[in-house]
Formats: sequence, C-alpha cells, structure tokens
Amino acid sequence: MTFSKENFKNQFISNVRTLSRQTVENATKEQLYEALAFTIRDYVTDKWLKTHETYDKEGVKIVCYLSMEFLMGRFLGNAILNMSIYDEVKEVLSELNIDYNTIENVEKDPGLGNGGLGRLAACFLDSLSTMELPAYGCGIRYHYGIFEQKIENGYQVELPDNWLENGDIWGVKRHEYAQEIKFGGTVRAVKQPDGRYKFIQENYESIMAVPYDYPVVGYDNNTVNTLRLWDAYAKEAFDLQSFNAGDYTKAVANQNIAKTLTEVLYPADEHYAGKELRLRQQYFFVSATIQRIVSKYKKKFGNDLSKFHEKYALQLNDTHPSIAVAELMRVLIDENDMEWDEAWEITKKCCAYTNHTIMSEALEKWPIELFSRLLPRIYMIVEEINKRFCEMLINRYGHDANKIRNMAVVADGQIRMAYLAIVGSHSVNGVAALHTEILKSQELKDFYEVYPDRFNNKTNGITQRRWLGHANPALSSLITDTIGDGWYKDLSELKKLDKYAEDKEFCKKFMQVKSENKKKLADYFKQTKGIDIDPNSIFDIQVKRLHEYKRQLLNIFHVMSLYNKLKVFPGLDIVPRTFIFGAKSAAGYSRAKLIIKLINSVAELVNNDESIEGKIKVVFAENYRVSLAELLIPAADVSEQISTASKEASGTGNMKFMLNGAVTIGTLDGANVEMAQELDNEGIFIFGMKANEVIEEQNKNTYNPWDVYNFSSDVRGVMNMLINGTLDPNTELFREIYDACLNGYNGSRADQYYVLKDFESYCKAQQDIEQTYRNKELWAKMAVHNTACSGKFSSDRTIKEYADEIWKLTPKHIEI
Ligand code: 26W
Repeated sequence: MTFSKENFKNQFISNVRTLSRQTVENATKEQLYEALAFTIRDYVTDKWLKTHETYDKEGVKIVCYLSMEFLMGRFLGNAILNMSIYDEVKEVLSELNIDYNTIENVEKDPGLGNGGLGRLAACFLDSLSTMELPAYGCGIRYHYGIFEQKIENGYQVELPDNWLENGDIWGVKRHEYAQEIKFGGTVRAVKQPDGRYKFIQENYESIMAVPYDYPVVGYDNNTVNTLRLWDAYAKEAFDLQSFNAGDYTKAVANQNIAKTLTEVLYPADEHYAGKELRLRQQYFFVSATIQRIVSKYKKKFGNDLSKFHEKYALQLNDTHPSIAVAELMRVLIDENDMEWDEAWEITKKCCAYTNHTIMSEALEKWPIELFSRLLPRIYMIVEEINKRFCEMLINRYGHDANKIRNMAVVADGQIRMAYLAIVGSHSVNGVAALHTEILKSQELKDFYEVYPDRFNNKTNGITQRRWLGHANPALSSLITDTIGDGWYKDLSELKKLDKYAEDKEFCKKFMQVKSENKKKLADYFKQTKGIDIDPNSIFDIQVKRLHEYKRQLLNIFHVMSLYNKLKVFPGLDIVPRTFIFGAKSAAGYSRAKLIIKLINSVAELVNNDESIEGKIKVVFAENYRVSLAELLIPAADVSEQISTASKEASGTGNMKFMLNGAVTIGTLDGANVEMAQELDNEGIFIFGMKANEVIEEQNKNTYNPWDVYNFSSDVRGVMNMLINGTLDPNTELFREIYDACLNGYNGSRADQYYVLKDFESYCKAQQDIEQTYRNKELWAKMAVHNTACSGKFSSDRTIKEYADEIWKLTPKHIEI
C-alpha cells in the first residue's frame, strides 16, 4: 500500500467511522487520534512485514539490544516524520478542520524508562532502523511506566502512570511466540550414559512470557525493526487461553501473581535496591529473549549451534540484563547438549556490555541467598564461571588473595553483575571518552589489566529525527532551506552551517526561530501554571533526573545569590533571566525531594517579590518527560550541564540542547568534554574542577567547605538563607541541605559533590554568559556555531561504531 493523500484521507475517515461509529465532525480528539494512529499503522505494517520477511529469507545477522528501559516517547509523530509524510498528513487533517498538534497531544508518552539510559536505547533503535541495520529492542512491557509527577505545595507527589489506559494501538501481541520462564525449585543432576551430567530443574514455578511487538520505523527507507516487549501471564491462564482444559479460578488467581512481575518499572535511578521482583524482571525478559532467538536460529539454520554468534549479537544495556551471560550458557549446555568450553566461547562472542555509570551505589550485586533460591540452575552456572575465572587469575597472579577477592564474580555473599558481564563479554564500553578512561584507570582498572582488548569507547549520541526534525520543525525548515535536507541522515552536514554564523541575515532568522519557540514555551507555562514569563529574558534550563551529583543545587544556589544581590542593589543592571528546572526524583530519595522543595520555595519567593521587578524568575516544569523535553529544549538559550566532574558518564540532554542552538554552561565531564572539542571551545562556558582534580581531592580528603564559607560572603548569604526563615517559616526545613554542604550528613562527607567548592567559578561563568548575551550578534553566532558543530553527537554515528566494531553487523536494504 503506497501512500497517497487521497487514500490516506479515505482510510482515515473510514477508520473514524468503524472504530468509533462517529463522523469526523463529531468525533472527539481521542477518537480522532485512534483513527489516525490506526491509519498510519496500516502503512507501517507493510514495511514491517517486508523487513522481517527479508531478514528471514536472507538469514542476516541481528543485534538484540537488551534493555530494561526504553523511553520511546510518543509513537505517532515519530512514525509520521520518519515516513516523510508529515506535510501531507497535516494538510489532509486541516482540510478536515482538524489541528494536527491537538491530536498528537492526545497520545500518552510511553514512559518505560527512568532517564538517560532508557532514552539512549530509544535513540539507538531509531538509528538502527534508519541505517537499515537488522535489530530488535528487547525489554519489558511494564503496565505502569515512570510515575507521573505532581507538585503540591512545592513537594513532589507521585501518581501512577497508566499508559495503557486507552488501549495499546502500537503494540501487536504475539501469542504464538510465548516462552515458559522457570523460577525457583531444585536442580537434580542425572548421570548420562556417556558419563556427563544433565541438570534438571524441578518443582519450579512457571510464568509465561508473551511478546508485544512495536514498530520502529526507519527514516525515509523501508526498514521497520521491532521493539519486542515481554509481558507476563500465568501458565494456567495461558493454557486456558490456548483452549486447554484448566482450573478457571486457579488460573485467574495465578494470573494476578504473574501480573505483578511486569506491573511496574522500578523508578530508582542510579540506586540499586536489591529487590527480588527486580531480579525476577531481569531474568524474565532475558530468558524469554534468549529462548526465542535460539529456537528461531534452530528453525532457520538447524540444530547445530556452533555458529550461533554469527547470527546474533547481544548488547547488554548496563548490568541489568547481564544475567544473559549465564542464561545463554544454560540454554546451550542444558537444552542443547553443548560442552562448556564451546558454549563459553559462543557466549563471549555474542555478548557485549555497556557501562553507564561509575556511581558506586548503582552497581548491582545480588545476595547469593536470593539469587540461588530464585534461579538455582543459573546460580550453579555463575559459580562455575567464577571458579574458572578465579583459576585463571591464580594462574596469572599466583595466590594473591586480595586481588582475587576484589575481582571475583562471586564474593562476600554476593554476585557482582558488572563483573559477570565483563567476564562473559567480548566488549566492554563506556559512553564518553572521559568515562571510558575513568573506567580503565579507576573503577575497572584490574579488569582492564586482564582484558585490555575488551575495553573500548562509544560516545553516546541522540537521534536528530526526533530531537530536531520532530521537536523543532521551524529550525529544521530553516536549516533545510539553507543547506538542504541531508542532515536528516548525516548530521555532519550541519558543519555547512558554520559559515552562516557570520551571515547576519541567517543569524537573525535563527534567533527568530528561537524566539518563537520561547514564546510557545511561555504560553505553555501560562496555560499550565498561570505564570507569566518574559520571552525576552534568557531561558536558562536544567532538565534531567534529580541527583545530587547533577548539582541542581549549584544552579539554585546561584539563583539565591542573584536574588540576594538584587535585594541589596535593587537597581542592579542584569539581563532578565528565567531559570527553568525539570526533574523527577526517585520516590525514596529524600535528599533529592528536598531539593525539589527548595527550588519551589525559591521560585515562590523570587517570583512574588515585586521589588526585583521580574528580573529573575524560577519555574519548575512539572512531570518532565520526552514530550515536554521536545517543547523545552528548542526554547533554551542556556543549557545547564553542571555535574561534578567525573560523575556524569556522558549525558545526552547536553547534546540535544547543543543541536537546538543553546549555549552550554558546564563542567569538563562526560560528553561535555567532547562537545567543547567539537566547538573549539567557542560558545561553551566551562567552569569548575576537572575530573582528575575531583578524584585527587576525594583521595586526599582535605577539603573543608567552611573555608569557602568564610571566604565568600555570597556563599554565606546563600547558606544562611537556608536556615534563617527567608524561604520557609520552618527554619529547620532545609537544615539537612545546610548540613550536607557544610558539616556532612549521616556519615557522608561535607559537600561531597563540591557544590560550594565550584560555586565561585560557576558564578563567574554565569556572568560571562550574561555579558555575552548582551551582545546579540555574538550570541547568535555562538548559537549557530553550536548547532553547526553538533554533528558528531548523532546516534547514527554511535550506532555505526557499535555495528562496525562490536556487532560486525552489516546493513540490509529492504526492497518493496
Ligand atoms: C539499579 C538501578 C539503576 C537504574 C538506572 C542503576 C543505574 C541506572 C542507570 C545507569 C542510570 C542512567 O540512566 N545512566 C545514564 O546513562 C546515560 C546513557 O548512557 C548517560 O548519558 C548518563 O550520563 C548516565 O547517568
């Protein structure tokens, strides 16, 4: 079915009629959305079928991107954009008196991820399809995604995110590919006639994994890959569904038990909690994926699995799916009679592991007691992997007990999932050059010494289709009018814009687009929060998960000090600024929640103090998510990327802002380092300690924040404001923040993220920004320069590196 406006229009009208028994004129926007989504889905389906038919027929190698999170954002707009039918769809709708944007806004964001790691997975899928690389995203179909955030009285309140409430138009249930997943029970070793042992799991509990497939549409090609999300069903209920006899009430009761498995995404970001249900989730989707691909391989290529690694690559998105190493061993050995050594070689060739964080609290370590009870056979395999690994270490280092305890996969009553992933993979990568260097020289130093060839860097990227094409249509058009549309598929084309940074006419248009985007955002805040913000003020935006290392605190302290200055010098000539924050805090992370309250208290004070004449405003954008990011990022003048150096593995928001022509204020952390390089240090404001200084300082442990306090009256002003009643009648409310900064709190060091230590240097960079902004021409030049230099940060570039260097994957063109 090829697309034509005429066909599309007829189909759409007919879908409105059949789906909701309504005429287009009378249908609600929800009904119109549903009809539109169905219509578009039909066009996608042809390509989707053809893609998989081709993969099957030609037996191509496929990468499975294993991830507990996929933060996809809305499907409809992305599908329309990638099929290059945006203008036609919009035209047809307006012929029918329908506003496209209103319809698009009906779709709930599928928020099946926490933050950077989940969104990266989504960008990667977009790039894989656009570059015609055969791929599956493999994950979990959570019924509830990341919670919806409400701010009440300045505090974060979490509400359930029932994204499936209005149906699941994009998901196709594939009952026929269901897999049985076994938990618990015991393992019996049975001696075979040939003397080998066969391991049989008994008395286990079964859960059925049933996949739902979602289309991932490539840009301007015929490739539609699949995001396969597994949902859980009770075995009995499943049998009932398959028309086998069964006990109905028991089936329904067990159904509820199964449902809890995929009920909800764990909302903790960078904090490992050791919950049994999470381990169940991990094994559930990993086992389902591996069982399915092994059986598919056998169907296509026969029962000999010795070349399995030539057809499948498994990328482990952090340690969350690292149990794949042991599960693949189990399937090869127990279910396919392979010898250990051969299975181990194949497993290593298949698996590759990406590390996304050096924060030690994020490292997953499962207690042996829990792990072995839930996964008895997998535990035996992990023990064997550990035993052989330790033997190798002894061979190499002799009996250096410390070394071995430090590196063992199983030690101190725990299974260390990162080490399992490293030992069982042929590739270990960090997500920015600096991050990879820190892994090699600090966190994973011992492993780098043993396996130097496994370590490599893959600097993160973002898809320009969503983050420029879809999020910023006005800038997209301006760019396309100026340098053509090649950038959609090759972001390095943007380099051609650099010469227009000198072109006054172009710069003017560029800043006009920015100004329109700022107005749109101001309207949104007016409508949703009833707050007036000035589109002529500097829009200074920090949006990301709330975490102490990301230092939202540094940002709000700067606002507080500006406010204090304005109180003393009411006539102070500063460029008006709107400080915009957006951040979800993990529900159990009380410090982070208190920082949200602080930001809102400062907003309350600053926004309502007429004496400062609206020179500064603070806005907390509620419920930050992909669709809101698409509104916020194109409207930013200043992008805040101010993590404590060495702590942010890469960052990807930083890249989205740069692409959209915002100027970054940032530390030399994560991918900021590479951004500064690409920019030749122009149009980026770097401040603060360097990564090596932070690491040195942490080791020396001589820093005393009271020295900063005594030295700087600005810092004193801000600190005192926390506890003197200016922000809240309860002077104890923010005491914890005060103490954490100056005295240390609950055993952690005073100012452990160096907020006060970097404060002066940050304020100085903010002043530089203000001075630069006053020079409109210079600012425009910098903004254009940012967009022009962002080509490296396309996820297409990242994915090409993964495909060439790790997966050995080649594109397959889909002919229709
Ligand atoms: C076990 C709980 C848990 C949950 C999520 C631990 C760790 C995570 C993730 C690693 C958190 C995350 O999203 N990390 C971010 O990954 C991005 C993509 O690589 C990077 O750009 C960010 O710097 C990194 O913080």
